[in-house]
Amino acid sequence: MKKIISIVLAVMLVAAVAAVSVGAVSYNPIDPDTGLIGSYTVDANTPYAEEAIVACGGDLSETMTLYFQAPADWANKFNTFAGPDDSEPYMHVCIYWWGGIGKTWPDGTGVQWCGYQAHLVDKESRIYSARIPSDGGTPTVVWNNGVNGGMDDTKEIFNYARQILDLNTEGVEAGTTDTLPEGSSDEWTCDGLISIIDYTRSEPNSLTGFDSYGSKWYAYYGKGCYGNYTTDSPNFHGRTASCVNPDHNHAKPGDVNNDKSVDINDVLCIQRYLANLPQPTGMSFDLDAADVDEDDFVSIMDATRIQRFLAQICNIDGSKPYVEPAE
Ligand SMILES: [Ca+2]
Ligand SMILES: [Ca+2]
Repeated sequence: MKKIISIVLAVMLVAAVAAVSVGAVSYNPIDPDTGLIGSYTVDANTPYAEEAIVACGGDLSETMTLYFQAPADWANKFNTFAGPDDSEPYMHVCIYWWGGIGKTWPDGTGVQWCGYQAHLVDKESRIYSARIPSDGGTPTVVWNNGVNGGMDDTKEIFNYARQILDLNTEGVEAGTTDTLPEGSSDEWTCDGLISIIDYTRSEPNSLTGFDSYGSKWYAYYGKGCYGNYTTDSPNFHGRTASCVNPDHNHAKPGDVNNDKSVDINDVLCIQRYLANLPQPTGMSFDLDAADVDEDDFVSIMDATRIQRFLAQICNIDGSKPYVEPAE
């Protein structure tokens, strides 16, 4: 049943992308704030990266998915508005590239700064995703906050444009300063990786004088979690255990009631949750921490995992042999 739902959703998604892309081709590249032709500040009509690729004749099967964590101070009145489903206003982030599919629209217009919209995938951690062509023609991209500040420093908007330094997505070497996470198999793809700003690396933007920062690749695990090891690495120990996102204070796996200890009370909390019973007074219930085996469902298997861990049969991530956890 689950698989059928996935297929239906996939078909709906493709249909939605196709429907939107027809209208998106003729978006207006003139920025209403700066009046500049050939550049614009993000608004609801700005195409998403996937729409641009499809509209320009590209194939979504030849793309890689990149993630980016936008700093909180990138948000401002120019890029914060409700999403397509009239959700709460949030910061809209864009990705720009000037080579390969999407660099030129079917009407001959070159890609305009600030590029294309990215999808907000985790609001709490301000994580965005976008697909970019993986056909070898798009070696570098630039994440930005969707604000075209223009060149006139007397205009208010001038002060709000932010971007990172050019981001290399091809020929990235594992373990060098360009840093692919350990476990990455192929230096020619950054599929599934996230860029986290590295504030130790900056250069002033030649047009505005504002600092642009470098970034570092990490593996993205979903739900705001990222870390130094891909899920294929033997050093990956599950989404929450391997997460290094400082903005993300998950309870540790198995600590369902978030009291800093994994014990029989955590098993009890899962059992009560599954039986639709209220949690014992004063006990919280952390849904993420309760999904110990990280299959996106809280089930009796998660309670069993904790019991096996407490019996020292396996580690909390299911691996063997059991190793006494470090405090
Ligand atoms: Ca606990
Ligand atoms: Ca589970």
